[in-house]
Amino acid sequence: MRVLLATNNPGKVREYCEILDGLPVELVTPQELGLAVEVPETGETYEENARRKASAYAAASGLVALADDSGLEVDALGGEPGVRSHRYDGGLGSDAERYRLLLRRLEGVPPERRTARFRCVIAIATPRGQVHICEGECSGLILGEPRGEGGFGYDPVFWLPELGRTMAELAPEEKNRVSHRGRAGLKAREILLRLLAADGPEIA
Ligand code: ITT
Repeated sequence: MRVLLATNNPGKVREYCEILDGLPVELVTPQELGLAVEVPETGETYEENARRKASAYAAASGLVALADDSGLEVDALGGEPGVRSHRYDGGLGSDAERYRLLLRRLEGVPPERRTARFRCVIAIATPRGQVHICEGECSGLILGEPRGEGGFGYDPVFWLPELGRTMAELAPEEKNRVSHRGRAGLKAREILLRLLAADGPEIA
């Protein structure tokens, strides 16, 4: 079975290739299929946006499509940037510009009040219109300065107290073991295995 990774974010593609490694599926990207699908991410929740992305890509490709909508929720900012994490600075800037904006908004907030969590909701859609949902989260603190070169997005400012490192200082397999996406991905593996076992011919 071919599974379309319904994302234009290369960081997510890299992580899913590892998270879904070993499953009897062939992962393909929209780029590899020459597929350009515009999905307005206007939903109020991660789930709504993940459903929209997965369903649109499954319909356009005729393949099972896996999408995630994810974000960073910072308690001292009332849960912002949250579902708008990618568009936090208007959506045109770089990852570094977005986390710098976040750091500016947190200036003066003491370490004990810099609690935050990453959340990831995965939607897996079949071309026939079934959608399966799972999610994962990962808690940490927002540092005052970026550290590390790995990962993507807000990883350099997301501190994991138990590991004593930022998400960007972890090796890819370490990030996938503890991250919101890695945790949701374990459940996504089960969903894909169930789809393969139960609906093989339907979704092939
Ligand atoms: P697609 O919609 O094409 O998948 P996107 O980057 O726009 O790509 P989202 O709408 O889900 O994806 O936005 C999620 C944003 O949240 C992402 O751009 C990062 O800024 C942030 N984010 C999500 N997961 C992250 C992670 O593992 N590490 C750091 N930042 C992350």
